[in-house]
Amino acid sequence: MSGHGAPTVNASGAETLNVTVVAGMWHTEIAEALVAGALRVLDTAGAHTTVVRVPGSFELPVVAQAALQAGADAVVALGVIIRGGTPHFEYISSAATQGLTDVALTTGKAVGFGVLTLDDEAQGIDRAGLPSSREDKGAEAAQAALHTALVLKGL
Ligand code: DLZ
Repeated sequence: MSGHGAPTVNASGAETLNVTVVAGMWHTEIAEALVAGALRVLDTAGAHTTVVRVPGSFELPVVAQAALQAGADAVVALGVIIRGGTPHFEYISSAATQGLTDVALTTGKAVGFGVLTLDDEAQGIDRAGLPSSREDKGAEAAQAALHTALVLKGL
């Protein structure tokens, strides 16, 4: 999947939103860069932001759901999953993706999806919003969460 074609999203009105960033702790350098990218967007937009960390991407859905049930308008879910030599990659990627989809549909609230599924660490560095990166997936997930939350509020 290419990063080309990403939209320009609208975050005007985001000062009214409570947003929880839920971040996995595996592959720390990339994970923390994703958090920094998301916070740059959320802070610039003026959203009220809380950051919570979970051990791994498998734990993202349950904590995202709890944050939304506790009153957050949106969650930005961030994780880094790197392919190893076992089928674990597929199981965790699929559980995180399906789980976060279920959370969005069950709660009817915005979930920005910033879970990187990677062949190796270099791919993550390239997408993490670092000085050498071509893409900033934490920022993109935060923009998507803000835009979607504002759309949902306006319906
Ligand atoms: C166990 C595991 C492995 C092997 N790899 C990753 C990974 O690359 N990225 C990630 O976010 N989490 C990984 N985990 C941890 C699981 O997500 C989960 O935290 C544990 O299985 C405990 O429930």
